[in-house]
Amino acid sequence: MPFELPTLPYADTALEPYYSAKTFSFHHGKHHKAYVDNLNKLLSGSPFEAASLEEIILATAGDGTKVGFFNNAAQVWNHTFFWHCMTPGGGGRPTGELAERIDAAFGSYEKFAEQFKAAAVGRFGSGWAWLVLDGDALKIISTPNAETPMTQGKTALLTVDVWEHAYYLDYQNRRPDFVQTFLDQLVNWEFVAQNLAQAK
Ligand code: MN3
Repeated sequence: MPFELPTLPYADTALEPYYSAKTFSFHHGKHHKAYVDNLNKLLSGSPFEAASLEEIILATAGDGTKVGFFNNAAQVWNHTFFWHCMTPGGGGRPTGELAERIDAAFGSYEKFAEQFKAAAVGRFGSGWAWLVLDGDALKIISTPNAETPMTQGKTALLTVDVWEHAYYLDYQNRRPDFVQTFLDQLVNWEFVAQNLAQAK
């Protein structure tokens, strides 16, 4: 079965003014869709026709002869995950056990936010910043291009897309402003807490 472009988990206007419908029309409607379409073209007649997205990602990671499969499959996964990392009325501090885990790992929410922002802003070129579970430890990492934490055996809890296409229409060259707004107004902490609970 070919993969399909998943629908957004909210209306394309739901995150305005922080993330616009115009950005979604390109980022979801064109970029994410292109990764799905490209992957489906590659899959047709390939050994991965019946594989899940995760199986394709793990089977092709680091294989120089399967870069197209990896890049498109990982970008389909990363974008689907990223949409769920945002929610209307989101952002600010997490609560409950997640807040305690973040305090324990980073010292405070402020220190977490500082490190997450540094990872996102400091990623040269295109990529992603992540909060991950690595063994038993919460860590902040960034990955280039389509790279995704599962290939390093880490569980993704939260991500922000820092490819220019993710923010240029709303924030132009101001990546730090986008990342700060993501933290203050958009993060779906309920989704992050679910990811942590399921990883246990
Ligand atoms: Mn993107």
